[in-house]
Amino acid sequence: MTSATTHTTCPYCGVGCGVNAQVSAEGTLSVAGDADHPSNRGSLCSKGTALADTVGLSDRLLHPMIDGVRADWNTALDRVANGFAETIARHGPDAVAFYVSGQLLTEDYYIANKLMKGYIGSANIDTNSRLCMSSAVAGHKRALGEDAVPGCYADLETADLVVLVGSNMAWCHPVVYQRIVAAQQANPNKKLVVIDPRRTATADGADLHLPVAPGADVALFNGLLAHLAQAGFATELPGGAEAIAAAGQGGDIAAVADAAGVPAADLATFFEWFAATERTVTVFSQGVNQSSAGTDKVNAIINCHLLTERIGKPGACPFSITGQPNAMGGREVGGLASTLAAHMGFDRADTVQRFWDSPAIAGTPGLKAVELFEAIATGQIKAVWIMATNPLVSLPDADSARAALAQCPLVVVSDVMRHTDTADYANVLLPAAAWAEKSGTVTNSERMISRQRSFLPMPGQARADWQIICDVAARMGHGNAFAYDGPAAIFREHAGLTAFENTGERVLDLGGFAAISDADYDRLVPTRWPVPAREPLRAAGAMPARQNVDQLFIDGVYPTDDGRAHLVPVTPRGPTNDTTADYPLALNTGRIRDHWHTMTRTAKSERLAAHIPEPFVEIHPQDAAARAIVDGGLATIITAWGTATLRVIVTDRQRPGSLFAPMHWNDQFASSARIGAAANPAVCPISGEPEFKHTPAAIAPFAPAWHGFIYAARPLRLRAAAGIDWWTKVPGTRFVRHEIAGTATLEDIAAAARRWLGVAGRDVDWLEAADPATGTYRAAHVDAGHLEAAVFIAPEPARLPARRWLAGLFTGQPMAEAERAAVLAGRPPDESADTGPQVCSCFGVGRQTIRRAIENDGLDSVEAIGRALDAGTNCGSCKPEIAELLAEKT
Ligand SMILES: Nc1nc2c(c(=O)[nH]1)N[C@H]1C(S)=C(S)[C@@H](COP(=O)(O)OP(=O)(O)OC[C@H]3O[C@@H](n4cnc5c(=O)[nH]c(N)nc54)[C@H](O)[C@@H]3O)O[C@H]1N2
Ligand SMILES: Nc1nc2c(c(=O)[nH]1)N[C@H]1C(S)=C(S)[C@@H](COP(=O)(O)OP(=O)(O)OC[C@H]3O[C@@H](n4cnc5c(=O)[nH]c(N)nc54)[C@H](O)[C@@H]3O)O[C@H]1N2
Ligand code: SF4
Ligand SMILES: [Mo]
Repeated sequence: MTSATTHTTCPYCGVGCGVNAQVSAEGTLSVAGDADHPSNRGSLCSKGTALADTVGLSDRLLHPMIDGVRADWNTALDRVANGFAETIARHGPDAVAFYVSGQLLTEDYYIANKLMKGYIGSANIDTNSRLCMSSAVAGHKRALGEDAVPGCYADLETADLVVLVGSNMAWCHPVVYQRIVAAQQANPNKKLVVIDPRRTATADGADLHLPVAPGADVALFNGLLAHLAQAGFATELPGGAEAIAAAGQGGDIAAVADAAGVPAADLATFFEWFAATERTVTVFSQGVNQSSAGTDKVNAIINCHLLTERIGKPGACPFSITGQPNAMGGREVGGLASTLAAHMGFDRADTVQRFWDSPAIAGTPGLKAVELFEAIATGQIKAVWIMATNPLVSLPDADSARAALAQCPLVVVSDVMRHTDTADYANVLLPAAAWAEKSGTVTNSERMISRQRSFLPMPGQARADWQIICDVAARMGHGNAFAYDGPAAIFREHAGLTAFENTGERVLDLGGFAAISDADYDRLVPTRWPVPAREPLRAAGAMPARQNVDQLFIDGVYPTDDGRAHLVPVTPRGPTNDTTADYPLALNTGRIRDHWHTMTRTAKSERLAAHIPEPFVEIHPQDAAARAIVDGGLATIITAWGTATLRVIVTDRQRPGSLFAPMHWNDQFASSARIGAAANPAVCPISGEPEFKHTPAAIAPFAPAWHGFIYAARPLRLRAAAGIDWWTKVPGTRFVRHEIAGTATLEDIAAAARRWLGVAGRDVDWLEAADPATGTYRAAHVDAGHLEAAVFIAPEPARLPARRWLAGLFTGQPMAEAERAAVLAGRPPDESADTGPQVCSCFGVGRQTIRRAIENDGLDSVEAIGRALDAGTNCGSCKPEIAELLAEKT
């Protein structure tokens, strides 16, 4: 028996997929895509599909903690409220700060912003969206007057040309990517261009890939602007003539190609396609935003759309795709230190204060994320409350941020997990309700407001984020202004503020929701803003969004002073911190398909962790050869800010001179993989967004005496284990795999192995084989015939046994004699038992299985592999990789 279906929203990326959740009588959760949600129409990607794996309570934070000791709510809330109040009394409101997140719900976010800006009276509230979307926000404001994304996902389907700039959409926004792929199948003339220094899974599926030199996007799009002007496009818009003049001469494709680092013929093709295609959408993401020239990159792109009048029309617009589930909602309430509230700046302080009837109002912008942590380091900020973000992993120069928190008098962290790199530095740790337990709204990349609805009870003493903030506000003397009986009441107030004294000059207008009843809020169907009061509310169930809000700016009127859109003259410039002789490589960082940020949730899923199990660095063969760095080995990245030691992938998908490392791994999962510690803290001077895609770096081989791995029933505390110099944990349901490397001798290993496996001094069934001649060591702990734990050591990674075969032996059932012998020999009895690293996480299909099917069964298409092995037939996120395996053969 299952409960009624709850219609909610995926807590990961900005696609904002609708999710149907059902809990069985036994408490088992199942999730499926919501076919009625207009953004995903029933699809989910690998991460959404695996949501049920991630709601378990292991390592959840279930009660408040003060200085590492369990506390009750009253004591914890008093400590926070008194700590903030005393700091404000002694040092003024700007001595405190909130650092919040695009993963808060709109209601949480609204309350945090209201407390800081209206009641504490400081604008020192910034969000991790500073690291993510702030360049897009600043670029939108310069060009359009307001931070509003003009189009919607349907425009990506209608467009005849989709240009993805600095976006690995196949991995980071998979459901929108699949919508584009499906539209392309229906419209063979539709073209997809990918502009990214790396050949990503997204680039594999493109009609044209331009491997732009890191940071050279302004040069490329200025070249396009000049080319378009020469081709006869003209504009009367303000800034038009200046922008074209700044772009220089477009005729010289060779010069632009040289500056952008791409083949001239390919660049010419792109320019021709762009010039000729009326229905063009240019999507941009972190390869654009996360740059010391981020805002200029955004405007270089928007300029091309304004010159060609490709905005405010179906199938034609610049499109900033957002990262987090509620990056947009956060921008709407004003969670950035550089805006006030509801898309109003500090020039509207009177309006906002009148609406709140608040005792104070922030009059000037507050500190932006990177500055905010610098201000903590200098002691200017003495109390900080971090909510739903893990800055000691995700900030650039993260070790400096860690040092700052270590000496900050009051660090409050609201999180769902007991242990994160940041939570470990909290004086007060507050247990927040997690996705399955929370209620509120989120806004996705296409301005679609959707409900997140709870379907599990709050565990332990967890509370909703908005509730925690209101509890603190009440203790600071603001009880009346923070007395809400639920998220609906907060949403009404937020909607009211967007409409307050808004006679049409602000596009963000949710006035139609300002009086929404609790019942209508409960039933709210996904709705794209604006929702002005003068438009009647759509009845529940009436899904298609109103045509007039699919595209903003249809009438050509913009919320700028002169009512017109502006082109912004921009000129290319190099990164703030460029490569040098000591740091000759450009380190790029970003995401992988199956992990979400700092892994606090996705690492709970064995199938997600299996896709790319270890932290890695990608390097071009030339750069690797020059440094004796080998594929499958380890290497240490060294920058002016920090280091990380990672598994090496040598690949020509990387440009010579560039490195790529994922942002996900941190001190909970690896000994030295927190790449944020090595990342460049330079920021865009306009937006304050850090340059995560370009850190000058050196790299050297890390050559341990041996490599190995340990399978154990529980995570091991390898920090303490002598002789292991490098480790990373790969979570599993029945076991945890620990990849290790070290310098201890074989004798030392033999002496330590029982301790590593947690059976020192115990009389257990212990299989052991040490071979000094080959430098290999194998040992296993067997209990009542079944495999409990095992360790394998070899001088080279390639000589270690297949991981998935061994993982398959942890069944809890006694092993057959042949299996015991195989464990000791370190070789599967039958080679086909090795399925290889996981490609399809929905059906658990490995790379070797797919390769063998291609070889032996003559399968020649993604569809044929799907029919034979199921791989790729559920969420489809792995289709690009299956295509890549097929391409290996040709
Ligand atoms: N699987 C997964 N999906 C996610 C997330 C996740 O953690 N995991 N996070 C979500 C969030 S918050 C965000 S912000 C989005 C981010 O989504 P994306 O922006 O698509 O992801 P990234 O991997 O950060 O970076 C995109 C690409 O920018 C390229 N790039 C680097 N430098 C340059 C450059 O100078 N010019 C150009 N044109 N490209 C460059 C990189 O090589 C990279 O492939 O993903 C969201 N979706
Ligand atoms: N090197 C490098 N660094 C980057 C980037 C990059 O490309 N490269 N990208 C940047 C970008 S775009 C982003 S968006 C950031 C993301 O970076 P973060 O925001 O730091 O990463 P998350 O792991 O998403 O952190 C969310 C935290 O909130 C907790 N949490 C989850 N749900 C809730 C909830 O409902 N309430 C509360 N209170 N807590 C909750 C989680 O357990 C987790 O600790 O990283 C940035 N950092
Ligand atoms: S694309 Fe995937 S991660 Fe993004 S919202 Fe949809 S299911 Fe969630
Ligand atoms: Mo992001």
